[in-house]
Amino acid sequence: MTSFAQARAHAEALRKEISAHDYRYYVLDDPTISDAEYDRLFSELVEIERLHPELATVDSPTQRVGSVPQEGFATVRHSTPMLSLGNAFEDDEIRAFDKRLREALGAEIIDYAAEPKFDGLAVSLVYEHGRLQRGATRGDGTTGEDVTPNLRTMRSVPLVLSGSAPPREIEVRGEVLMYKRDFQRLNARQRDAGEKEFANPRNAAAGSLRQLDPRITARRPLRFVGYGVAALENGRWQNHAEVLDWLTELGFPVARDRSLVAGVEGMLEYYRTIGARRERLPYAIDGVVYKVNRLDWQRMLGFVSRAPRFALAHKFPAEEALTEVLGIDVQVGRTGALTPVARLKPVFVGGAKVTNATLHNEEDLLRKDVWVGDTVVVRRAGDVIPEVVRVQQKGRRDESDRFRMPALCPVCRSEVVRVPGEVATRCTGGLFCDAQRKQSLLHFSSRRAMDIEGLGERLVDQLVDRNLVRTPADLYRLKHAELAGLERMGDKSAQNVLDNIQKSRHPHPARFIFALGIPGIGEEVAKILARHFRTLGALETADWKRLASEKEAIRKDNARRKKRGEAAVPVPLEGVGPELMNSLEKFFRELHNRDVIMRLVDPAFGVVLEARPPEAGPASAAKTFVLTGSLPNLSRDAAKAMIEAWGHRVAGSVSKKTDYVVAGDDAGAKLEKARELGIPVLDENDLHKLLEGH
Ligand code: D41
Repeated sequence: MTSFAQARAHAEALRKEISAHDYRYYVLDDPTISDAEYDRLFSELVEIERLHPELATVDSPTQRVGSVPQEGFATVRHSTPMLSLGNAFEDDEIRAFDKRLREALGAEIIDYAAEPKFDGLAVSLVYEHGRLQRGATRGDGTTGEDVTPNLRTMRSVPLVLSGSAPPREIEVRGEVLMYKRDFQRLNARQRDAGEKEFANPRNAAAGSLRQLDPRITARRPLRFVGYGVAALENGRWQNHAEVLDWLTELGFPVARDRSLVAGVEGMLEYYRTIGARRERLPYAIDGVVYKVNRLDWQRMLGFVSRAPRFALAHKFPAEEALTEVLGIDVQVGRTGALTPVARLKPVFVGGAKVTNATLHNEEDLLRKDVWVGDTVVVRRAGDVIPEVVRVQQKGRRDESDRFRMPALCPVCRSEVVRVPGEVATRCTGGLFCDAQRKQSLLHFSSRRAMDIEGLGERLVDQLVDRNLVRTPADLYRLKHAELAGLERMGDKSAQNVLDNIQKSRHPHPARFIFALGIPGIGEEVAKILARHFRTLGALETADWKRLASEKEAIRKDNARRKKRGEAAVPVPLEGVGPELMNSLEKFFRELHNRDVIMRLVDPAFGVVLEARPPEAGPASAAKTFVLTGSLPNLSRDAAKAMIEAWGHRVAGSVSKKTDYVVAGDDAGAKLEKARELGIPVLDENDLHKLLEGH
């Protein structure tokens, strides 16, 4: 009979030993014991904790089996946005990137940290006092899903940081992925169990990480690889390579195949070397990533919208394969565009089975001269839609194999038209056309628009086909009984969908405008519109012709001012060109669009858009900054881009409406004015802290 104290000491020792083996296996890639020996240690610990449940700490490796299933994932806001990566395919684009950076930095040659670009999912891991507190998916970069219980099951994710002095708080970012051989084993297991197989390691990783039951995730061979740290404190590290080394000290795996390279020649050589090894690497990659190694230079370069200027993904060319065209169908999109789509004899391209490929439009199809029965080259790159590149070998080519654009919409039988000057052929049915209805509903509910989870293709198909929903406004009038009567819809999932619809009732105005699906109006333009028009009514009744001529007048006036050496005045609706204004005018002129909007914002049923006082701006959290003097690291443009990337504004002069003045060396009159008006003055460090929220 062992005493409790002995048991505790033994459990403690086992935990340490198991963690050390995890480290050797995942971080050093150099295990020193067999799987069987590892399993024995593990069972021993499980047994002690079974006899003494009070010894089972939350950080024990035994807890990696997964906790209880969840109802859904909570959304989390990232403390600093998870940025995206600019990408390039051609050597010349890499040369241009390096040249641009050398010029901006005034540097002869730049050292880059080069890493493989893992084809996984980006996640963020937050540690406080050395313990894993929260893990989330990247999501749209600003908010992601809380998948902490799932990440805790992964042996390559440290539950407790190691190293001599772990930081009090750290947010590590990296990719979750599945090794190729683990993926094959998993698929074999799925096959044997009669379960669905995954198309490729990326899909397997994504599906496994987004399980509501962490016990399922625990049985999936996922790995984490770190690539960076959010909001690094200034000064402690000089370069990216050091940060990655530090991550390994803390217990995180990082890319073993990383390298420091000098200038363009170094980058291209790295790209070729990794490219040549690609097939033999144990993990799937879709390119390499270059990052300026010096952190002070990274800070100086700043951001362009959502991507850092200091990094670039160099992607491998899209993969191609040969297959036969079995038929050519026509699909109808959200804006009524008719797209010819080749139905293909199934073929594997870039790790995924492809059965359909787009032919873009009639003109493209005629140019490529694709007939049914031809053997064609299909191309697929990452997540983009596969496309037919060209005909490799003609088939028999009877007249019946030739494609003809139908004269009537295949879905609603309305007439189709070719708008002069446009390549697209369009159905004239508008929202009378079920295909357009479905697409516009899917767009409305999509993540970047109203973000209604659970309202996917299968459900939308049924809702439209059964005439339960005709426009987005109908979503807010759906009844539980109507939903619960559909295929694959129990009471509970019907309630979930209804709850998610309810949750979408207070959108940010920009999201709402984007969700309307006005042709040409993407997220960025929707933001500009939301900022300019304080109410939906003002947007709906805008006089676009007058706005366009006002804009033109201000432009001309600015040109005159420039000649005279005066400062330009801001142009309203900058970024909304004449074509978009046309599209807006057409959209809001349509009575049925106005009717849908009226029903959408019906206070009893629909969406509630907060009325905003003029000075609060579109997002009340959006602040106005004024820059003055020269900052130690950030150029003026970089500081401006960074502030705007966080959703704030930069103004040219100080007034009562200014929230903050950012002052560097040799700040002059603006700083004085700020002091006069009692406006808070920040230095560069304060600015980082303020934006990053601590
Ligand atoms: O391996 C990757 N997929 C990878 C992704 C990588 N090696 N480095 C990355 N670095 C960044 C920045 C420079 C923005 C911190 C990334 C990503 N981002 C990234 N992954 C998904 C979106 C962005």
